Amino acid sequence: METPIDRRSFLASAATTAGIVLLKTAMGQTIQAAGHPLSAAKDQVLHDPTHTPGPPPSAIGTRSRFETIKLAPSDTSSRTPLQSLYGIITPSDLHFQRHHGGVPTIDPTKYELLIHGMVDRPTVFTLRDLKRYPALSRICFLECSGNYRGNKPELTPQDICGLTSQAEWTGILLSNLFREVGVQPKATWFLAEGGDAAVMTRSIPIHKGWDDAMIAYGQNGEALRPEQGYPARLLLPGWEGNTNVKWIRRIQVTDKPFMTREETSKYTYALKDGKYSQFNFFMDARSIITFPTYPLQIDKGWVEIRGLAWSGRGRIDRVDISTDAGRSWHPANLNGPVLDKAHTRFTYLWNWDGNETEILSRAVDDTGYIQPTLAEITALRGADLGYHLNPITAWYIQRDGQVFFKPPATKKS
Ligand SMILES: Nc1nc2c(c(=O)[nH]1)N[C@H]1C(S)=C(S)[C@@H](COP(=O)(O)O)O[C@H]1N2
Ligand SMILES: [Mo]
Repeated sequence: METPIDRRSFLASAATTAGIVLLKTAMGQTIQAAGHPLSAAKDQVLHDPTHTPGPPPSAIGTRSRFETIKLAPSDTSSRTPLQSLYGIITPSDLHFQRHHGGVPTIDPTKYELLIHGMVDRPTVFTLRDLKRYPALSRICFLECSGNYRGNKPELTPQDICGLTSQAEWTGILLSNLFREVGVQPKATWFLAEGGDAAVMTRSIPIHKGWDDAMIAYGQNGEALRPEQGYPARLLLPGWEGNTNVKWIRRIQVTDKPFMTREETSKYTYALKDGKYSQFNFFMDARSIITFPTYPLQIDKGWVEIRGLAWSGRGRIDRVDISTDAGRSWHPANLNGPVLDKAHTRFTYLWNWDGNETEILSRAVDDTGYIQPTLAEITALRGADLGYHLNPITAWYIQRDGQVFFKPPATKKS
């Protein structure tokens, strides 16, 4: 965002300290105007761009050197910096990553997808074959069902729920291939298998394959990133990340689930009374305030609360905001487009009076589902929390404007 600086306040407050020009902004804050012609910061040799031509056009664009936005990688995943993004599309190099066996390198000219099992014509499709079917693009989110962290106040949106991102995916409907191979009427499930070191396998109800499942080969206008499944992945809009098998190489059509590792020992969660919930496909509605959040400090007065809301069951119908620790709720603006199974941006204008408080957001989707608190989730499931945690997130604002995550009373590390 540009900071408007009027000439008078600029001249009145300009002061040179170690070659850095200090300016008063429209908001009355003092900023360092490094890079301004009057600045001679030693560590930045910046020429007046109006006097010296810059580099010529290049073969590939770059991010500004002043933008230090990054994924937060661990051994198993990388998290999207939700608090640093604008709009609803996640830049491809900032899409979250979750790999069970690392990122394979697959030669697109050797890539093959086999579809067999309860089909009339078992077939191998090359990438070239796949690209002959009618292409479509859709924007939808992807979210790992392990996407929750909430153990301490010093957490950013990236830490709490950075295992969700959104892209414009391009590819073909899986139903095209189902018709091509002649999926038999008695088929009720299919197995999707990845060509990575994990050979990830998941059983998927056949109806999703006939509905909106895609074989995606494009991401935000170009080929998939290797990290997202190059050259092709299964895309199941709204369903838990794990079922969106990357580097897909085989689909076996069947009449029962395979009970693979990722649907028995993993991706199941405890309920009360020693029972477990299996095949939890839908990602339920969720929202997160992305501004203002830890580690920011805000000023008294107008604050535009901003965030994202999404649901794996449909469109976001409403996002409610509370600025009084959950006592009262008011609808936020939904900044369109409001798409099916997609991150939706919300904003809410708030005049902070300088008293300590908590701000919260609560998503409601078009099925009427209301995002729960962690206490409500535990009341339903018991305390042995596992996957699919989508609790309301609260941010605590101190009197000095410092913002912290507010860990729920119910703990999940
Ligand atoms: N073949 C394969 N597919 C996979 C995985 C994997 O490790 N191997 N990880 C799954 C998990 S757990 C998630 S959350 C998503 C992550 O997709 P992304 O890395 O493109 O964000 O891919 C899923 N598909
Ligand atoms: Mo995942």
